[in-house]
Amino acid sequence: MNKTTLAEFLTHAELAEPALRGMITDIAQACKAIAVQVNKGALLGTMGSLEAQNVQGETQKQLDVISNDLFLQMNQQGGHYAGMASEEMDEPYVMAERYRQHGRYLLLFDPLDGSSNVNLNLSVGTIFSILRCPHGISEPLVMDFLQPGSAQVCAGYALYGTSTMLVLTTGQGVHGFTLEHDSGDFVLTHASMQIAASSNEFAINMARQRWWDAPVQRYIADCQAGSEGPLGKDYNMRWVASMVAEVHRILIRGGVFMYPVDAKTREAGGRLRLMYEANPMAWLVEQAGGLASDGQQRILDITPQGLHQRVPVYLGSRDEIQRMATYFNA
Ligand code: FBP
Repeated sequence: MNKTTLAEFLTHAELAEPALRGMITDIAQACKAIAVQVNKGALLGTMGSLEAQNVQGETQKQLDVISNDLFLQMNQQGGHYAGMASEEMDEPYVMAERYRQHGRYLLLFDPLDGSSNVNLNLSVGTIFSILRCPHGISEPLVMDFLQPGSAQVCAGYALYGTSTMLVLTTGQGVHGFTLEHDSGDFVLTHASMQIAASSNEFAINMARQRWWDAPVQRYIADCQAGSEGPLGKDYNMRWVASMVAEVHRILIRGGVFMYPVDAKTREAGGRLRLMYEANPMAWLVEQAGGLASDGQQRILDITPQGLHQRVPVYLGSRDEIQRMATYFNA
């Protein structure tokens, strides 16, 4: 097989920002280091939870913190970033002067998405998003990070599953790379990923059904009615409880992923976080021909109000997301 490594791909790619070469290379290294920690599982005795809670009020897993520290350390050394923000930290990370003085970008990330699965040996991942740092800012404040998803210069995730993969976009389509353990290289295995416009597979946490709003109730009921119902086709369901794994499945074989706001999450605004979950995934999905909405508008057009803001998420195959919009507008 004629293989293209990530390094070769980045050398030949037309990147809007030349610095992306170094930033993506550092992110790949950090994800490889996290993959080692995750793959070793119970061997390292790091499968448990900590007493501590993160800003979301979630009990932190040991691996949440280990992954967070690895991602911070390994990405600050390149000197590309003026600031970083993570799901595991209340405030933006204050970087040492020597690392941020020439930083022109901001890195946002979820170091270990789906971490409730980590001690179950199910797929987990790392999600990342890169923004430009506003001009002249060397000590970015929260407000400097609050840019719409449409301002991202790079977005992606690493998936620690049956194989370790890195999937990313810089605005030139979505490309997937598989880690070749012998060489330590990420090799291009999924070039120009495209999401099928039509699909019959949905992913939603059905256990929350009683708290859903009417449009979601109706859409899921119509999917369940199958070929005898108004949609005239049978639907299948999946739920991995790991957004990275759900989005990866959709990039491979289509479908929709939904995490609606419901009666239990209305006050919080939803379950998933805009800045380092919804925005990067929305850009990947759109770059692969799908759609991503919060039920009312395109996720990438949302003006962020907070670093850890939560939003409803509906993303995936174009025809299904457009159909869902008609339920919301009915
Ligand atoms: P974190 O693991 O990063 O907190 O992410 C949230 C998440 O695990 C998503 O990956 C997943 O889609 C969802 O929560 C699962 O929710 P639930 O626990 O309701 O199944």
